[in-house]
Amino acid sequence: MIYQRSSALFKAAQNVIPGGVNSPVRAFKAVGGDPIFVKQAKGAYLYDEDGNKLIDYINSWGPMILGHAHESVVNAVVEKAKKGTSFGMPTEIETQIAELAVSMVPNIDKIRFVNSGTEACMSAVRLARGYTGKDKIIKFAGCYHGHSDSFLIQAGSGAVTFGSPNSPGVTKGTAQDTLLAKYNDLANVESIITSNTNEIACIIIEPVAGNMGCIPPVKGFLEGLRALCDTHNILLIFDEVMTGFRLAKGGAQELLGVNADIVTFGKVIGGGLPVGAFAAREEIMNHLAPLGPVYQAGTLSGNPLAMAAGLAMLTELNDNPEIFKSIANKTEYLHKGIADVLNKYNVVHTINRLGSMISVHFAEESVVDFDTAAIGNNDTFKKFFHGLLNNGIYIAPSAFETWFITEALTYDDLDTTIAAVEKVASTINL
Ligand code: HOZ
Repeated sequence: MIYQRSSALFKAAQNVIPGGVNSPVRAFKAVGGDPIFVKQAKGAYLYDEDGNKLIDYINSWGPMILGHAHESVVNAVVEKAKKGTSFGMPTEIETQIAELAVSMVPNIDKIRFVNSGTEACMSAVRLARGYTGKDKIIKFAGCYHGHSDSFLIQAGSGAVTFGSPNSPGVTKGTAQDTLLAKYNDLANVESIITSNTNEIACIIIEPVAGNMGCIPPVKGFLEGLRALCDTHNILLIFDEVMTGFRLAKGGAQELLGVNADIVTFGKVIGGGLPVGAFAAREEIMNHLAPLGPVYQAGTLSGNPLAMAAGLAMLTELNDNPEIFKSIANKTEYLHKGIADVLNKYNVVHTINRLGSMISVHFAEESVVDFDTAAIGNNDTFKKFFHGLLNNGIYIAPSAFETWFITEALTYDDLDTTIAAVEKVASTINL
């Protein structure tokens, strides 16, 4: 495939935007080469600036559950835009989407809308600290909860891709309030709690990790965290930015049968527009201003265009719950197809999958936490990535990211993808 125009656009972008991108992973540094500039997208496909059509497995890093430019979402945004794009005043649609979200997620009474997953997680932690009167938090190595200071301690996703899981600029004071635990290791969490008695406000976790590839929780892990939190008066925060409204109507909480105290959302809840949200039972949410002392605010929070897109998306998912099973089935089909091909060509690999989230790791061992995710062979991943790209398949340009399956993907698209994997495995020495 030819990427002359994308490369020219990237060159121009680098003069005025650091690294030419507004979010680091997009720069392709982990896989080499220049990033592809997208011109438009529809359904399961991206159309780039060089005229190539690509089957998309990133889907804006998750939210495009129905595929790109879904009619109901686009129409809702267009109609809303005609009536004004931002007021900084309450609008009825905020209550409508809040009512729908609360009805879909079993254990939340109230929800506050913000502009991104980063804001949602940052605010959720502040709320947990304000509610419990304690300062420290536990996060897991390789989990990514956005780029707010407290979370850039052994963060996953772009932070680890660029070798800065602990970012300069985060003060020692902030860092010492973030305690780092090992994903899927309950004994490790317990020992951290024991060494910090009565100091921990919350445990924040991606209930299915999606920022060190896809890593599902092992049996009993989330249940164990729930029990530890109950025993030690710690709030459990599920970061459902990727899993919320994707794994089930009620997200990972519903699918895995474990309830958190505070849940954060992003991307999906805005139908792909810049929206985040955090939610909890009433007693916790009432600690937020203007009812309570925990402050959080924003002019663009509850923005009408974002709310319209989110409401359209959630309505589709609420009215058509068979979508969750359908995308999980497609993911299982893809998993089997790719595994068969990689086994046929003796390519060492591990595939992780839960629901409609999947990732391919070029490692022999089970990938259950950050350490095992980091063992994967990145040279093989680079060849795999570029091989697929040359065959019209776009996966995330980092081994530490997850692939997201959408309802717009057809079984023909999946077969095309599996055939592309076979072409790559048979012609490139992976
Ligand atoms: N690492 C981010 C998702 N896990 C990337 C976001 C982006 O570049 O848009």
